[in-house]
Amino acid sequence: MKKLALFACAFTALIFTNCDKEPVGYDSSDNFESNFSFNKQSNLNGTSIYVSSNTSGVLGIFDISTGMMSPTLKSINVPYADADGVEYDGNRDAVYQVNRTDKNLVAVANISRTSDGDLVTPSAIGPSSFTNGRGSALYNNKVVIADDIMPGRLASYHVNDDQISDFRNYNVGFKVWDVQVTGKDLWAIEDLTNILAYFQNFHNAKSGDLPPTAEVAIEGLVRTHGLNYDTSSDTMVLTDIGSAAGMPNSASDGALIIIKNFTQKFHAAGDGGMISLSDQIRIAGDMTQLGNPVDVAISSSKGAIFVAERAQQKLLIFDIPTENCNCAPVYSTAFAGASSVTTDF
Ligand SMILES: [Ca+2]
Ligand SMILES: [Ca+2]
Repeated sequence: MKKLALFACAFTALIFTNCDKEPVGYDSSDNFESNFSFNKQSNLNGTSIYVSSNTSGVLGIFDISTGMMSPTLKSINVPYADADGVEYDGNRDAVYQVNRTDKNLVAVANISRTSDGDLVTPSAIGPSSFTNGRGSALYNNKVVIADDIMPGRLASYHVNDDQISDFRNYNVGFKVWDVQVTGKDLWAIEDLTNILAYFQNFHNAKSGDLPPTAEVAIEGLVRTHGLNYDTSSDTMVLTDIGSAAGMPNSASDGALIIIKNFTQKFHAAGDGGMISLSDQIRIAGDMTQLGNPVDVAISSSKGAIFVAERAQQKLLIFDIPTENCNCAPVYSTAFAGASSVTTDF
């Protein structure tokens, strides 16, 4: 089969310019809303929250099968101290993690079979093709990571549990911290700003310069870092780290911004527009323990938001609120260097 595919590729190459194209079904429609579907992984029915650390060499796996307020922690030791974006692959029971120490993306296979305290060896190590890797997103057997340099880049890799290779590289022109893929589209936050950028039909974009299709400001947000989108409820959640450093406020000036009916609101705002405070639900204040929430995951089925809180070095879990609140997390626990969070549900 492989030979046949290679031959087909070589033959196609005679007609077209390269074999870079992925069989994802190009959609030529310019309709902004045409691609808002999500390629659901088949095995996302777990009960685990995965948390990266950028200081400890520990990958935390919190199991919530005994309840959102009483998770149990499995600490997995990884051979690199500084990690960021983490992704769970339900089709392979593998985790992909941005290894900032060695500047590569790694895979850890059979993650559910690990035990507390295990030292794991990556089952695949990608090429060193980024400088300052931060957030990540898994899509279509690829992982794209934000390379937070100036001007910013995205680096995308073919992934499975025993091989990671270069796919494509993009210049987005702004400092980028985190990314989210929905359907064929990609969302990215512009670090240092309150701007959310949208890239329509990212799946089919060739390597090279990749200007956003639309950039929308989020009113009231100071400096965003993490984002996550819940398809089933059409809800986007963004983090606001406020000031990144300094006393006395940085460790307490964080917030979460929840935008329901996100698709309609984003496209109503349009390129250069703004989503107003009245179209947001904000979690902020002294009860929240939010200082520098650097990454976030939302699950409408669990009714919960999971936060990697870097300034206070914690994993936080919140109920999804229905109105603005200075609300306490339903769960809070120390997690040194908390830098990224994802779930397997
Ligand atoms: Ca993220
Ligand atoms: Ca802060």
